[in-house]
Amino acid sequence: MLNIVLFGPPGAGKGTQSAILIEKFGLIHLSTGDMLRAEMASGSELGERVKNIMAEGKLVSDEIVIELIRKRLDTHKDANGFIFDGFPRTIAQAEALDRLLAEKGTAISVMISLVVPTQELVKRLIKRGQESGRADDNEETILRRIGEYNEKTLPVATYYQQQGKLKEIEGVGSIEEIAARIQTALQSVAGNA
Ligand code: B4P
Repeated sequence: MLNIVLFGPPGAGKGTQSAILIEKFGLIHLSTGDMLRAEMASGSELGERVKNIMAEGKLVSDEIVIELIRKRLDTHKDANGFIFDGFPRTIAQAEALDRLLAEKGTAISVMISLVVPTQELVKRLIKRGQESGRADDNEETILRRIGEYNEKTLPVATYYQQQGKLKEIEGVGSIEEIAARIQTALQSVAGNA
């Protein structure tokens, strides 16, 4: 199986690049951000619980997102592999993911980390906010999300680096250029037949 963690700060292009990778490798896309937004849109009790946390740009609790991922892994038992987009975002989530995959006899193959300067992130997300009206894409919340990333999420890269799985990719350029850089990095990954 090819199991990819697509990593990077808010606005780094994770969702954008996931869409390209899914098509190329036939992987299942698991985006915790998309799952949480779907819960909010459906008006579920879980959606109500996370609404204000997300609008403030804070991380949702580990228990909630780990449970969402566990359910999806069980649903897709015959998958060729997975792209984890926006997950794991804390060390506790990374450890839980390792355990869940080990129970299935598999593991993370590689972490692709998109590196983008803060100024560029803010610019992209403000633009998306104007176009999509996403509640957390306003300047104040964007800066909070980047702060949460630096404090709680960045250590996750070190976690995978210690396992020899981290590949850093320059995330500035055209979407196609970045996709090509990712594909070059994936060529050296075991399981990428
Ligand atoms: P996410 O949905 O994961 O949102 P994100 O970090 O903003 O990244 P996204 O994937 O949307 O942006 P992308 O880089 O693709 O998380 C939202 C919230 O959900 C979090 O703040 C948190 O509250 C909660 N949450 C989610 N997962 C969680 C977890 N595991 N634990 C706890 N809480 C969790 O794209 C950004 C923009 O850039 C797009 O408009 C795109 O078109 C543009 N773009 C992409 N590539 C570009 C390029 N090369 N050049 C120019 N623009 C580009």
